[in-house]
Amino acid sequence: HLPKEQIEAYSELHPKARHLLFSYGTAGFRTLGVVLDSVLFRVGILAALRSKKLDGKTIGVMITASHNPEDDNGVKLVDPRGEMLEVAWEQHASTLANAPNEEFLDALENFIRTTRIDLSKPARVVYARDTRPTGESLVKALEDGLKAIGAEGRDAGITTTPILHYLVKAINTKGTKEEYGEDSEDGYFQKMSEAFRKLVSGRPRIQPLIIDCANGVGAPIAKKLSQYLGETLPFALYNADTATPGALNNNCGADYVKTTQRPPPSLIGVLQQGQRACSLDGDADRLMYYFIDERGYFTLLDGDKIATLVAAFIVDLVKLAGLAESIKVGVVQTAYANGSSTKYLSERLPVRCVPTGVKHLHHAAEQFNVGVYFEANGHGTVLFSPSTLEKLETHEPSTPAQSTALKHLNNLTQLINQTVGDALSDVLLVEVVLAHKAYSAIEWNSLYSDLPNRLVKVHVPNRNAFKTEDAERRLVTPYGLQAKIDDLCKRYDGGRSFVRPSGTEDVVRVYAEAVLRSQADELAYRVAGMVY
Ligand code: 16G
Ligand code: ZN
Repeated sequence: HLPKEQIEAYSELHPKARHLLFSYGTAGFRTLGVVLDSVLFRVGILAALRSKKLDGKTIGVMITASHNPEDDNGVKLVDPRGEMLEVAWEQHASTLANAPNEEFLDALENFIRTTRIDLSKPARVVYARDTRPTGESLVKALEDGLKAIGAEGRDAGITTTPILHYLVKAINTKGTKEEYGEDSEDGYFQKMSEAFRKLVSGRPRIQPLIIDCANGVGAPIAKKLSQYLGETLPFALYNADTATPGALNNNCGADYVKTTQRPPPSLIGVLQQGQRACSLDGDADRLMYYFIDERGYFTLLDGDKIATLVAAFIVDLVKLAGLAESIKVGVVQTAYANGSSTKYLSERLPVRCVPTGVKHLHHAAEQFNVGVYFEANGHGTVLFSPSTLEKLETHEPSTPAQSTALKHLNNLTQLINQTVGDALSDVLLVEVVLAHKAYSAIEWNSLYSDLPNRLVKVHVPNRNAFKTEDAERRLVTPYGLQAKIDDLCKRYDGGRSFVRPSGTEDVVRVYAEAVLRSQADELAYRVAGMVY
């Protein structure tokens, strides 16, 4: 059954260092790229087993550390429908990654037995990496894992995280009635650009969009997408240098822009007043828009602003199509959503708050007919339930106006990458809405005004002492702390603050917002002081 000798021989080429402890968290395994070799080898085997467990369906493996510094790297598994790995397997992944070398085979056999994996099933894995220098050797380690267990591997090369998710879904739905698209990068570009052309046809010419590519994989992929879009949406690409060591995510990218609330220095002098621009992150699954306002202030249009714009547009289309009774649109946010966005949205449609992390948002969004989800940090997408897709395809419109709205909705289902947040697909989505509404960045921004906010990280002796409830909006422990935070918040106009342990760093994060900038800052620092 299990090719033990073969696995042992390969495993010796990828020994685990004794002192290292790995953990499959919200972002998969993520740490310094140079220490991940054994992890990638073992992930290759794990992905193959996941495929066998799911009857030979193709599993995805993405090698990236997203917005982290260039020296970091990481790896995530993608389930057959293009979704995040099932939660129960996160623990299995950690256990296998941490088994000492001499116990690895035993751990593997034990896992196969308890998880009841039928080894006679085929195993298929598709994998990709971003532009990080450590990626190349990590791919080799992964491939050794696949060879060791005899799995069929498909190398998708250097591409974005959302394209890998797309490929997984496209491969697994091929030839079925839910066929998602052609299973190639070309198929992805075709599908999206065609839908985009249809959605903006007959509208005024769109002004070029400045895109900060974070010096990452978004650069070559945006370049390719641009060829498919031609004149319908011209891109001006910046920070598109994937060759200079150390440039990735350095002073650029969506995370830089969101956390510093500043434009990338390389765009200063480029950005004209009122001109819209955006930043991708290192693997192109997050998106931030921004512009310089009439007073010269930098203004962010973050995930909340995108969610608002998109949700309102879809609600309108559903109404226009005469489907308001049967298609319910909802929005999913996290505690980080700006209070003003939640207020604006809640007055118009159902809004749910869930804990941080894409899997929570995605899952909650699936409960709606159309679920719009975005994290404030710019990760998000829109999900159309299977029954909604069918309704949209088969509904008979009774007026020309209904027919047009219905056509737009059907094109949106093709434009949007429904597997995961996709910065480039989201760019097209935003541009479609702006074109339909004839909004500039300024008009988009004026839908509501963000409350000033501040995010601080606090290094604490033990972040596990911080337990939360109510979608991370309240602390359960340390005892008594939440009451103090509540008291403090009451003293600030529009004051809101919460504390949660980070899932990706050894810190506790403190968020605060208030009506005045100075008050938001003060509240954040005072809560941070209580946490420490
Ligand atoms: C991970 C999550 C992201 C979340 C972030 C929060 C996924 C794929 N990514 O990057 O959604 O915003 O963690 O990090 O789930 P934190 O726990 O350190 O604040
Ligand atoms: Zn990312």
